[in-house]
Amino acid sequence: MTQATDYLATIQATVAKRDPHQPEFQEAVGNFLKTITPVFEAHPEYIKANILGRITEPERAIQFQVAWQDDAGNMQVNRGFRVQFNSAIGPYKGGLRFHPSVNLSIVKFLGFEQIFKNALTGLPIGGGKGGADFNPKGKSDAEIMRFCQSFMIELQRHIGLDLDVPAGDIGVGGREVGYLYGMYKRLRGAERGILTGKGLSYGGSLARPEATGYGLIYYTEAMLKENGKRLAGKKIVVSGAGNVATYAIEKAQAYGATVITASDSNGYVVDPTGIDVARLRRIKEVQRGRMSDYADVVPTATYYEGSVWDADLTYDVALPCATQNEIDATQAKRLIDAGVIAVAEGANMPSTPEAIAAYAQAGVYYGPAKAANAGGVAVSALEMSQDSRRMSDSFETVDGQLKQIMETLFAQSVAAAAEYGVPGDYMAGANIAGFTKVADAMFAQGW
Ligand code: NDP
Ligand code: 2IT
Repeated sequence: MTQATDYLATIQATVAKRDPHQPEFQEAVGNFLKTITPVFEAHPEYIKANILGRITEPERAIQFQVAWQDDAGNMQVNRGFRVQFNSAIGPYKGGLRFHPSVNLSIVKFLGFEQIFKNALTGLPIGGGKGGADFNPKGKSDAEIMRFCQSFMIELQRHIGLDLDVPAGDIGVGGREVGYLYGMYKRLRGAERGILTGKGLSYGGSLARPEATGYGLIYYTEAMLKENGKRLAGKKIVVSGAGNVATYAIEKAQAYGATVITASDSNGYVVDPTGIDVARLRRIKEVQRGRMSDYADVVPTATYYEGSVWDADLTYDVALPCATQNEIDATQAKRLIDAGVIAVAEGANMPSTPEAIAAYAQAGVYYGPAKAANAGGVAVSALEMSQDSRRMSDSFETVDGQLKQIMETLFAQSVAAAAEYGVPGDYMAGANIAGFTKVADAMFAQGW
């Protein structure tokens, strides 16, 4: 064992010992550590500064009670979180997730990933994440509003324009950000840049709703282009039917690909003619319906229960845009057998470590989440900048900056992989490029 591999093993063991009940957090750290050895071989000074010991322990982790009244008049209690992971290069930045599965392990894995993702955007934002184990499904608008208001009554103590700027994630979209911002304003005044993903009429950015999905497609096109291929003419399977999936489907089809699926946690639709985004949006955003409703109104679509990754389909590109660990080793093998040449992750950590290993073995081009889905947070940082300037940039300006950011971060991942002796490994490249930026900033600022 070299000094570097010894050090990395100690870090993983420390995390396992300290957080034995946080499997998702351990998984995210494990994925990262597997690729980072060459940096520590080249920079032994990072070992003495214990950069990894500091980067794997959140600077601050806040847990709080969220009590709210349901429509029947009963008080309900949920658990809220905000993990402020690393502020080496800027204020903590990252979304809020409302989903019954949310716990400290989930929020920490997301916050850890966010550190490197945010660094990759090239913009001055640190890493954080938050949320609650609240299930928005089946709740009335009034219940969502009361929950968001109660959540913000506590969260407002911990955030700030130059401290921590939350946004959306699963279960938190424009409606929720509006209610959260409304309560913040009543408590602290109109600080527009305190949240991103806001509505256009009160400080939001054009192209933020589209940013993660569009960015994923700009990244995927760059990855295919690097290998002499294009999205045009390709058949694509997308999972999810939320914010990321919707705009990934729209942009992929604009590039001349056919997206044949969309899914939710109950099932998926297959439409060989290509998913109709306008109808999908109407069902999901206006009616707040299910994928089964889509098949009821689109004659070319068929609905199936279960995971889209178990479907018997032939296709070229897989874009998981739902949730963590949605593709396991068996499902990875299935998609490889189905002819997939590229996987790019719109969701955070959608592939298990075994699935990632299977992609590598099969020579599938693999775009890891922290690079491929960085477009959302990148445009969030552009929204913060517009709010500070009290200006609103045009859709074309923001979308153009987004495309540039995605192409640049892909190119930087390629360059970092080559520099550190793992050419073509876009996961290692993203980890190394993101990490070296944060590590340099931490080192320069002392300890
Ligand atoms: P949404 O809430 O808009 O949509 C989530 C979608 O994923 C829904 O279709 C949902 O189905 C499905 N889903 C959620 N949980 C599960 C589950 N446990 N099993 C199966 N399907 C599930 O969220 P987003 O589109 O914003 O987020 C999707 C992914 O993208 C997440 O991993 C998020 O962290 C990531 N991401 C989001 C960004 C953003 O800007 N919004 C930025 C970068 C990454 P159902 O309705 O049945 O729950
Ligand atoms: O995972 C993510 O990058 C997000 N949910 C978006 C975070 C943000 O601050 O826009």
